[in-house]
Amino acid sequence: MEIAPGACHLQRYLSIEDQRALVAQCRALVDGPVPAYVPVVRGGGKMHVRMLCLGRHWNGQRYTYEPTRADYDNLPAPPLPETFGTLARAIARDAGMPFDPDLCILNFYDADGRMGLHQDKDESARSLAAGLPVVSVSLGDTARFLFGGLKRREPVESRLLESGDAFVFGGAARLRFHGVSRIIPGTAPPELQLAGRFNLTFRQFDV
Ligand SMILES: O=C(O)CCC(=O)C(=O)O
Repeated sequence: MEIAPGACHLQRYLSIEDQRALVAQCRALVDGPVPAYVPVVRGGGKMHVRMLCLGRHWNGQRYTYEPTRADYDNLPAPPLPETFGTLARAIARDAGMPFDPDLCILNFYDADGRMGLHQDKDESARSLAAGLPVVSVSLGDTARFLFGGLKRREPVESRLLESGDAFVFGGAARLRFHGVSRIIPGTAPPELQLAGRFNLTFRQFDV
């Protein structure tokens, strides 16, 4: 389960019933009153996911967290659902890490979805220094997840994140580069009736 100091891959963490319930919540959120959108990041590049931030909004132009979506439609970020927070706390506990998340970035990847290698470092300096983890939950199609080192040029390991898997990186692994090189279409459990992949990454902005 621990694949490197501070990094745990919890395979098949969620039952299929739990996955179905989460997928239903994710669907309602991304098509809800504050819908998911395709962020345009600093420099003008469009991301290859549909994103919805819960609890706090990540502004892809400024690389900061804000209460409202100033880089898109000025709507307030919807709250983090209590059930989501409970799940993320349980995963972190099982990985042996303290965690009280207040935000989640919910991404939807279609068959062409991907995310370049990056570090998650827009949380507060105190949160990063404490090594409070990023907790990730995967639902739907399998993703080829890239997990690198603390510098971009370091070697990158590739792992398959399948539906129901959790992945946690905190402590010494908190600032490791990571990304998604591809989605493997048609691999979602049929019970989910989902073409594509939802990924939820939970973070705690401050200590
Ligand atoms: O989709 C994933 O598994 C990774 C998502 C990610 O890297 C992020 O939200 O920062």
